[in-house]
Amino acid sequence: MLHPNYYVELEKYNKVINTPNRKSDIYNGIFDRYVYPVLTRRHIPLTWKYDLNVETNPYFMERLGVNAVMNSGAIELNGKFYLIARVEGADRKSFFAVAESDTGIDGFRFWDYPILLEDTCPEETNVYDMRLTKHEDGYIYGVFCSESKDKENPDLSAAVAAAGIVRTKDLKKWERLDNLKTLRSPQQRNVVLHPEFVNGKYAFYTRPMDDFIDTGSGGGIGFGLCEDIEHAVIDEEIITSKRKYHTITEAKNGAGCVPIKTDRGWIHIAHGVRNTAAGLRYVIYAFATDLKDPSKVIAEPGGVMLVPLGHERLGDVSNVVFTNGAIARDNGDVFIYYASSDTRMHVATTTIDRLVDYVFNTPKDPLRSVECVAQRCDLIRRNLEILKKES
Ligand code: BGC
Ligand code: BMA
Repeated sequence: MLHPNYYVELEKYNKVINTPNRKSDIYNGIFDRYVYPVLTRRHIPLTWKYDLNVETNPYFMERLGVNAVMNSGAIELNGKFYLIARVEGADRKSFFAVAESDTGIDGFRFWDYPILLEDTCPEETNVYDMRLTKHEDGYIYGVFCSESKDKENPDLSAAVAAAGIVRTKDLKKWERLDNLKTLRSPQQRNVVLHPEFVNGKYAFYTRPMDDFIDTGSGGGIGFGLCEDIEHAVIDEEIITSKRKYHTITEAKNGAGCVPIKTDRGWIHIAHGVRNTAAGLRYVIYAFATDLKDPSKVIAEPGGVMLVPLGHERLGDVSNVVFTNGAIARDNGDVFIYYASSDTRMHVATTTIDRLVDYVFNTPKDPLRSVECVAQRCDLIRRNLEILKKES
């Protein structure tokens, strides 16, 4: 016999999973937002939280609570949509779990068990933010942040971030490889594996940083090559998308989803961070790099692409949107998965054609107010002429 509250909670869970999603009426022509998040802590199966044995859990109490579901890698396999979510337990430790959907916008359901990684790093305390790359070598790679206590620093909060690497063919069996070593950067977060070989080598987007939180001298999103993916070592990192003063990337920026290949170039959807009196503000921006040299930025629309709006602005780490997964389908549809405020996952949908138009035809940031106003006045002048002709 099960506790009566089990049935009450199960009904709520089923309602969340079975609620169809729909587009919101917020318009920008670039992408569509959706009314409901696609994954939240309410999507967590009851079996992950409660002990269903009425003798050992007479009050039907959560024994292992889940705090949030956020920053998810994404991949399409055999026509299904998969998110490899960052699930954060009540104990603040994150782990990865696969959620599957037929539509990509709703009905995401976690598999029975989260992913139990091979325990190869005794120092590792926390793992998060996996990017999934379908590589041309035939494997699916997951690159994530592996965080450990900085033993050399007496500060209790001092930590070290490195890039962990796993690979799989089916999202079920995962093989853990050596963590990425970057010879010139002491710390790494937001590392993404490029889907194709570059000059016959594995290519990574990195994020060189001097410190756990501060990028310090790290000038932006890095790019480096390595020979051996099983023992990945990168020597030189060159900077692709740069941090810039008084822009959305001033404090830091980092690669987001795996770059999307288009006729015009690789499209990158990344995050930019600025510091404010209310803490760090994370937003999403895009840029394109050269098809032959994916480190070379060839288009850089000014400003943000996606910001936290309305209820997205509130959560455990408020005023944050973060993406580490997108799915570009063969038919040209693109699903961008993003988390809001380190609390829940959303989807925004667009197409390759729209993304290309956005990235290549949005004016650049002129970097100074006076030039920004001139840029806008020019647009207004042309528009007023059009409206005059129309009337
Ligand atoms: C948290 C991450 C965060 C990072 C830097 C980690 O301990 O788990 O969510 O991005 O610190 O602030
Ligand atoms: C980090 C990221 C994310 C997180 C963000 C905001 O630097 O790696 O894990 O979403 O900060 O807290």
